[in-house]
Amino acid sequence: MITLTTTKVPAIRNTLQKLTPTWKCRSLATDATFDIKPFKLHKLESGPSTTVTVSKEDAINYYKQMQYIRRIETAAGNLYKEKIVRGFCHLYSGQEACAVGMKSAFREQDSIISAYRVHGWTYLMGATPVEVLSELTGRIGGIVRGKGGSMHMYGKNFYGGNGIVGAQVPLGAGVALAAKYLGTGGVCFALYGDGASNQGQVFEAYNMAKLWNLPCVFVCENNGYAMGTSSERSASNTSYYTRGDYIPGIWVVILNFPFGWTTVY
Ligand SMILES: Cc1ncc(C[n+]2csc(CCOP(=O)(O)OP(=O)(O)O)c2C)c(N)n1
Ligand SMILES: [Mg+2]
Repeated sequence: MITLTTTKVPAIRNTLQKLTPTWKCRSLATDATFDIKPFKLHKLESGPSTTVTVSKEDAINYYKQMQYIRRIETAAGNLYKEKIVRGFCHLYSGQEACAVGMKSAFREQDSIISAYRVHGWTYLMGATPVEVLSELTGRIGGIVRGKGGSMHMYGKNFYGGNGIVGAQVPLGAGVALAAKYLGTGGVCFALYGDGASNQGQVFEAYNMAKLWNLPCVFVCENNGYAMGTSSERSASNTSYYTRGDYIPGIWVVILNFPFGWTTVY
């Protein structure tokens, strides 16, 4: 259910509603309220509200960011097929909403570390699309001077860009430990895929994070596959939000309308 409200200009809206077709009045909406799919919870009594409101300005901004990421990835894919991008090139097409949604909740002191699908994250964390594409093509104007390529891009509070599946998870716990030690008040978001989630080092990181109460949010982006292997064939428990044992978990469905879906835990 979507409810559009026009809070700031009721008098103008009322006048316009009499004079113009509905769609023109709707363009004056300043925010929209949605009912979203309920979350599933692990070791939590209550979750976030399932009724959310987004302002027109924020909604346009989120949409633009998702479109930028999709266009960067489309350009990257084409350059790869033309053999102008050499080496690895992992795209994030279809998962844009995961990054844009998380980034919208970031504060100045928060940080993020991810695996190898980081072109979009590099852009969100401050690089221009030209810097991302220059990096992919090995140019000096790239975000790390053309030396990192697709998997090794970095930025302020952005720890990459890691090619070894799962390795970024304990590193993320380490970034969180540093934040706690230095008293920055920051939280580290450690992102990994459904395939990485079965690794031993991931569970070791969970244990230490809980033991030391580290400010770390472990985020499993479940796109259903690890290369060609479906999550059903690789995981005995595909409810990834429950796998942190004593760590509370939330199951979130990210709709990337009209592109597809991904589940985030
Ligand atoms: C330690 C290690 N083993 C294997 C690989 C090869 N590899 C690259 S991507 C990948 C699949 C990872 O799947 P998932 O974690 O679900 O991430 P997705 O690609 O779906 O985002 C594998 C096995 C690797 N890079 N590192
Ligand atoms: Mg996967």
